[in-house]
Amino acid sequence: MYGWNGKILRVNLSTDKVSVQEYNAEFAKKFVGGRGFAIKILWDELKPGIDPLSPENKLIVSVGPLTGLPGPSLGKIVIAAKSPLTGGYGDGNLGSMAAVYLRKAGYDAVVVEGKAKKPSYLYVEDDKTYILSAEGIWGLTTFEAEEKLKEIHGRNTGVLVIGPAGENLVRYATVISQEGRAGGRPGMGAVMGSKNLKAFVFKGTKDIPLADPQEYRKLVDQCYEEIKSSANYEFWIRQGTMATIEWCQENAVLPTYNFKEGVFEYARLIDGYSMEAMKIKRRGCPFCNMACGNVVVDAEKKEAELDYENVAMLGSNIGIGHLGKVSVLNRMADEYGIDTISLGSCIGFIMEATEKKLTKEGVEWGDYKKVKELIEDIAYRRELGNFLAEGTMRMAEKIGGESKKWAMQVKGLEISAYNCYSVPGMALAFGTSSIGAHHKEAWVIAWEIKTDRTGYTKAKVDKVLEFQRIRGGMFECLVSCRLPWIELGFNLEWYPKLLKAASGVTISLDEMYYGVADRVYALIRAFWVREFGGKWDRNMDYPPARWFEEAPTKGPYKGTTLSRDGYNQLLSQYYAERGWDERGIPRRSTLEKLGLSDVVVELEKYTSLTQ
Ligand code: PTT
Ligand code: SF4
Repeated sequence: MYGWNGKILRVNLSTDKVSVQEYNAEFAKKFVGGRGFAIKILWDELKPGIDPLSPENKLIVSVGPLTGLPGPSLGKIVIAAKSPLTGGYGDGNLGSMAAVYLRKAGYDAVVVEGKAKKPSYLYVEDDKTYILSAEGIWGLTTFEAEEKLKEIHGRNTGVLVIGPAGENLVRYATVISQEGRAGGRPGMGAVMGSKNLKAFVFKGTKDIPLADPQEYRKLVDQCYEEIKSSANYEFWIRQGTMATIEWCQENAVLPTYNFKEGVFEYARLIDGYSMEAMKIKRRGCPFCNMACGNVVVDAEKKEAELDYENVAMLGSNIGIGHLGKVSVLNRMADEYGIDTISLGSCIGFIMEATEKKLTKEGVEWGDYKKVKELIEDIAYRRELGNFLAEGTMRMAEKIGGESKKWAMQVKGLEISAYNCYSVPGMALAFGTSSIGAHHKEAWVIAWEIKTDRTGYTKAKVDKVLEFQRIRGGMFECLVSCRLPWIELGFNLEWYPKLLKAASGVTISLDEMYYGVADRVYALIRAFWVREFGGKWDRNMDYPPARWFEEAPTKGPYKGTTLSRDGYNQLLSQYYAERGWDERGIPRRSTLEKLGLSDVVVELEKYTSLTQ
């Protein structure tokens, strides 16, 4: 089979058993790779109701049919499991040589279950797999551990690693690679930690055969050329995602003081232009010719890699208007392996609780010194840090009262850095994102602000669906970076062409969207419903009450809030378009149409399905 290795590596850390599972072309075409493979395996194999931090959870890393091949931004890998933060499906996506070497070792995915008796790491070198002792590596930061593993196994390896936060089961611990690529926001790092698994190290030397090598090379040259000749290329290379700070401030959607405001008085001090003044180099993912990792020297004279989300959540959202200091916090999060979005949200939440005098021990807005201590305490689950390590949903449950209204999360996952009190389409995107409130699937906000900012129109529902199909569906299953398309207008038609030349298989864009992507979304939703059973209802798809009840006091949209009726209407339209019922559960007919009849039988054990 061209395009896919057709092999999944299976590792049981409790029994040390390693095996290889083969799969067929039908599975490959139906689920493509990445997120598609991950949810199919989790749905089929995970016992509902298990503790995500128990040995029974399964951790999956998976790539796609184009991974490992030279080509525009194809060096990404998905990491997925049942999430300890949300209790539902969780995944993340990071750029790493681990993606390339996994594919070159001859596998498309690794499924890890059980729990190692002692701290361990997995080393895969072509056909050989070893579960090795992590003695001397456990306890190290992600940067130190990756360096040590490369000293042991050589520079031509790809490493995915956790830091102290993953080891100590911080619910939003993430996985890091190459000192600045991060993935797995909903606690994928904690799942690794719960298995005593410090790292994956992949080394692969096999060629990836191509169905039509000449055509593939020709297409790739044209793709790189199209990217480089984009009008926005030069600016992108200068600022990357950091330009979003300027844009969010201008449009009053920059999360500020725990999402109370949409503009920050010191935005200019943390924006893309300030970053340019500190920048020393660029880093990127494998095979990318638009590398966007902005490496700066931070306030402690160390290197840190900056992205928009990190700076907004550890800057404006917690009241810190100094980019050198924000960079230190960002680097600490990477070293400890903590998701910056959830981290900034948890810190913002405790700062607001302090302001409202709801906690004995608190932190004031912008208190950089205290925040530094707190991040370390979160990673090691010490004192107040132990409380923050649980995430805002659980923190609000403990604090009680009205605090749930300003715990800025959906389904337990903290909202990424867009304040949506006056952009209902983006609020819907957060509400319906399949892992909790993440912008990765439907970043409709730019289109929405340009067209009709505050309206509740069907066009917004359609845009959310369109983007979810492209971003959450196609890109997450192909496992390719979406930024060439978003930022530089790279034509989506290239992907079926590349796929055909690489694999000989034709999957049209329509089939990707209405077949693969819709199937994957329905299956992810079925996973959530099975986990939550009778507790599942449409409230799970609602953003926090703050956006409906409490208007910002500054900026051009001060005094504006979302309308509950309007949001409800958007949500009902969204469900109808997806073929889901009013509770947000896929209808029997929808599942059958998507080739998921087996899901009907299983799901009916947990809830009644609507025809
Ligand atoms: C992603 C999320 C993002 S999305 C950012 S910045 W962004 C934050 N980055 C973090 C970080 O850094 N360190 C850290 N400790 N925590 C972090 N949490 C946040 O995690 C990243 C790029 C970016 S930069 C984005 S938008 C795009 N994301 C893609 C995606 O999700 N899928 C895809 N097919 N292509 C994408 N391309 C872009 O990749 P999560 P990366 Mg990340 C330091 O995974 O869990 O979804 O969290 O992958 O290699 O770091 O590239 O303004
Ligand atoms: Fe990685 Fe940025 Fe290139 Fe995407 S655009 S592949 S995130 S370096």
